[in-house]
Amino acid sequence: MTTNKQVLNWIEEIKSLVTPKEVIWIDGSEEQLEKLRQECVETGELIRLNQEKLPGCYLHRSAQNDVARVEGRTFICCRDKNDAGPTNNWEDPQVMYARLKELCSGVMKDRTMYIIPYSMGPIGSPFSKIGFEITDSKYVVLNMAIMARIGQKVLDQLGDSNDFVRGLHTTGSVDPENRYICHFPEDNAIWSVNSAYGGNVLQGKKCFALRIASFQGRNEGWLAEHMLILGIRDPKGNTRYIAAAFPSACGKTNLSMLIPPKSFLEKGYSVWTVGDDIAWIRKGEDGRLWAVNPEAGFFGVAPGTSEKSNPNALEATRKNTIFTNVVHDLTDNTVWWERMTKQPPAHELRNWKGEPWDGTDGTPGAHPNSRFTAPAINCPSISSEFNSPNGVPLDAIIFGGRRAKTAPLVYQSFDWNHGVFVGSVMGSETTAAATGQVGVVRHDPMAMLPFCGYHMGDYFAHWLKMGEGLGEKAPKIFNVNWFRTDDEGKFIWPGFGDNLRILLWILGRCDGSAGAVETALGWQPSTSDICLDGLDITEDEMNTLLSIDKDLWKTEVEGIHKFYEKFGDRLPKELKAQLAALEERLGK
Ligand code: OXD
Ligand code: MN
Repeated sequence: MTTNKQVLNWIEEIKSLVTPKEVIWIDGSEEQLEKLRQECVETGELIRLNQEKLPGCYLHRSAQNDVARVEGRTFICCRDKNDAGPTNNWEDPQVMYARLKELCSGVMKDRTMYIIPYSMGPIGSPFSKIGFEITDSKYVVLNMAIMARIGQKVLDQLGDSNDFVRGLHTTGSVDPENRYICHFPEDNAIWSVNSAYGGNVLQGKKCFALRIASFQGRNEGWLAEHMLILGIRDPKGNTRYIAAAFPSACGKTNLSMLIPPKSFLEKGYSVWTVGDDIAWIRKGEDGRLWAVNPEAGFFGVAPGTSEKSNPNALEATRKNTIFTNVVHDLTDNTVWWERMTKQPPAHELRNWKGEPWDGTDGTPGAHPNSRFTAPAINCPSISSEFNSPNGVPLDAIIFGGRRAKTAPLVYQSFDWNHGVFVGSVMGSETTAAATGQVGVVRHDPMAMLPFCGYHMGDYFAHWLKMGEGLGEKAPKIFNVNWFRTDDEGKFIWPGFGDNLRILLWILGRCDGSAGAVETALGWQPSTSDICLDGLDITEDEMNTLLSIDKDLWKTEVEGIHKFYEKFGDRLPKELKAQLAALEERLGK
């Protein structure tokens, strides 16, 4: 399939390590993929679902100890420990290679080794990058075929170039004690061992498109970010684009597929999805920042996705989709998950572990981090620019987290550097997307804490640098929090489609048409600056949503000081100055 010597030499090296029973190149043809699906159905790795209701759809159950990203076992292996920084696990590359080689030695002797050539980004786009994933998992091949552009056309694009990521994955024995997700940014290499969970092993996603790509972006002058990209078309037919970073399972997929409230639809607004998880951002020839979604599919959290919360995502999963760890409805041979409907269907059901389940014993039927892997082109709101090689120009960048009290509904940073500060101090409550405690607040700068492939202090410096020379063309930077709660712990802001009201204020700030008042945090709307037509929310509730509790913020600032201390002298002085200025504005 290729005569590229560097590719072939590397594959020989891996082959002699893992000693596979057989080697198969993935050419990307439907015929080959269909054969693999068939084999998976035969072994039970996939369950073929009702082909009338869910054509091309399958259910997969992972090992029960392998259901989320494992941040504690994810490593950045660069030569100098200081370059990985205080927020990453580090190991010396030689030590890690030796350990991994031992784990991988002969690991495929009874298995087939698949070679997947893939492109992150539209093939041939100046944004795009090529990788290979060698894997012994058909499930990985079939997921990668949805999540990335794969096959012969990628090899043709690569030609004889040496510019590709070398990835090895083995499901191994799924031993959690010997599970490793390792990145070697200086070698363009990724090794995932003893896992088969998407975020750990669909290497194009977090491993390449964020950890390795963030490192490449720093060296080459671009950004790889944990961001959705959406376009908002106004009634005059102009579309403007926003990228937004939220930590995992905080609603990026929902926001990217937002359906406007009725009154806005009637006025002629529409929202278009470019991406739901990752954005690669470069400076264009026109001096603006342009963004591409490097992925080709959605690896979305299933629970909570419903006709009400996200009909576009639900529709995207109605064909050619792989469901992982959701409820199997045996009566219909379809799938279900929590909050898809109020009650589970009164059918014969199996929970994510495959056990009989009827929803009455208090346990969830679907795993809280159960997923759908759906082709982006299935999504009714997919943007006409989704495949555009030049991406889309950004008017605004949004940072946001899940905060019960501290962060107001929305505020605008004073300028780019202040915006970088706002992103760098983001905090959010943890979710089920990674193993560990759920619901504790942690600092998660730019939602990149688990995904930045180098020292985060240097990452902040790179963000500051990206803003240089943009002038008036710089996207404006905002912070949002949809998750503020009242004294009873209930969300005050309705969220979902109504988030458009906030996005329109944001775009209004970008073109100078929306009003704002200056506060200690930045520019904030008054209630009257946000269009609340048709929304059942009181003035008092709006005031609570927009309020800043200075005492809470003073405690927040103490936490930021502690967090910043970690970065030592790699923390850019601009950010220290921003923190001092915030303290000043909050009053001593
Ligand atoms: C994801 C994640 O899967 O962020 O997108 O965990
Ligand atoms: Mn994500």
